[in-house]
Amino acid sequence: MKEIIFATGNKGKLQEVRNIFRETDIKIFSPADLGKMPDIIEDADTFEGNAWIKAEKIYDIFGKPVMADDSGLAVDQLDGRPGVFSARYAGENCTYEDNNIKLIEELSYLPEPHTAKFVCVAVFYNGFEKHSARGEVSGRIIKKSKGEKGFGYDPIFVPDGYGITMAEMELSEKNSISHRSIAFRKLREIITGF
Ligand code: ITT
Repeated sequence: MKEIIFATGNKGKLQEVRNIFRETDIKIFSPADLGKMPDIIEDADTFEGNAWIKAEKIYDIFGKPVMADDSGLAVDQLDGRPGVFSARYAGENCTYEDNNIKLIEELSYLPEPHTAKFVCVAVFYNGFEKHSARGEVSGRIIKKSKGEKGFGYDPIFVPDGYGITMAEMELSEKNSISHRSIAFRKLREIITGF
């Protein structure tokens, strides 16, 4: 069984990515499984740049093959914001709910529909090979949170072609369409051929 560290401190992401690799011969560890996720300053201005910052930092610490992702929500009426600031949109140490409230308030002054997309760039690094893959899913932001599953902006995001939010979906359903699953399935194919 091969081992890859997924450089994240986000339990929702970890669960999704473990699910995507469950039928491979790869076991996914998190930095927390091996000690602790260090604080990493994600100060690049692109998703790809931030994903490489996380992957290289965790590779330097553990010296094992690493995957990382950076992801977020880009709202058309806000010129792509919150974008790379998605995790801390309402300020440092804010909750997911704080971010959702801030976004709904900002959009309340603008006409519907509030079209948006989730973006994920996933990367792999083992000291000599570097791979990256991108995934996107389009949808719209709604005014009121719905659903308890998922994380982040899932309760206010309705994917195109659906009448429910991503937080109302089972994990398997989210993983069949999400930005993260598109990016990590591409990466899985590059790494494992499957
Ligand atoms: P790590 O950096 O430790 O991986 P993080 O939560 O800080 O965890 P990001 O820097 O990639 O992750 O920030 C992504 C933010 O974008 C995340 O905190 C959510 O607010 C949002 N986001 C990303 N993917 C999402 C998803 O599938 N569903 C809902 N919100 C998502």
